[in-house]
Amino acid sequence: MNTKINLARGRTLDFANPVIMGIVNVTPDSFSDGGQFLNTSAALNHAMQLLDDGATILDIGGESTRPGAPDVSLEDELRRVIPLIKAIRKQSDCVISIDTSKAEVMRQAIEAGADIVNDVRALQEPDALETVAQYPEVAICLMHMQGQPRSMQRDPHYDDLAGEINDFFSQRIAACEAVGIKQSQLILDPGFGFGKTLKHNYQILAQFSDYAKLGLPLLAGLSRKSMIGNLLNRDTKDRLAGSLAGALIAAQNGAHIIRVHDVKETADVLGVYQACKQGVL
Ligand code: 8Y7
Repeated sequence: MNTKINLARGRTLDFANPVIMGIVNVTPDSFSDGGQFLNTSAALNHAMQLLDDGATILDIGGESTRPGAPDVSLEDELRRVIPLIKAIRKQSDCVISIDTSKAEVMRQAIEAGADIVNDVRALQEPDALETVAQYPEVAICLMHMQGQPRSMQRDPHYDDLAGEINDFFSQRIAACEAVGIKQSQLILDPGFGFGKTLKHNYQILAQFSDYAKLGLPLLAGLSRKSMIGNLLNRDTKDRLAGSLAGALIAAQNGAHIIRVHDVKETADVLGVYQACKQGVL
């Protein structure tokens, strides 16, 4: 596996230890932050706090992919995320990720300073592949989803869960290579909750190393998701302990990037995990 991804301005993303991606939602309908961070200065404060708490990457999202969430126009999405990316970049050299599926949002976000394109639709929307291919120092997270956000949780079915997800990854890697995107820039993510039953989600978590076969870094995003809430019968605000358990298991099973809301607490968990792994205690 390549343990590093090269980014713009000589920066790198190093996966020798798992790193934290802190979630910065800039949506009025986000299911867990519920419109708390809509103006740029509040979102900027939140972003800086996450860096302080131990995030290596900030994931900026202006489109909710929650099942049944309304579509967001290009104009609204740009208005939410571009000023924030510019403001973060003014203050910090941190790694910025843009959570979007729209090619024009990707382009403007990268021009404003984004380092990673995190696309739950794995660059399948029009012009996305071609747009990102123009920026060889941008990293890309290709996430697996069965179906579309509106309907994906209706009746997910797999004959071979890991096999089908890995086949999807292979197809998307090939599509990237066909437009000149190098494998060395790619991150893979099996997509917890995106067209998966509770059982599928826990199968993926338990067998996370199944997704290491393609030799690329892996991202795990399960923070506050229904796989925690439905299992434990907890509201979104009450899913911290379950999310931390999931983060630890993902790290132990080979995840390189852990995408979370609760950065400080996750950093503590990973700190203990790393000390144990390195045998320094
Ligand atoms: C994921 C994600 C969301 C995930 C990656 C939520 C944007 C729903 N989930 N991106 N985005 N992986 N790569 O609960 O699991 O945060 S949105």
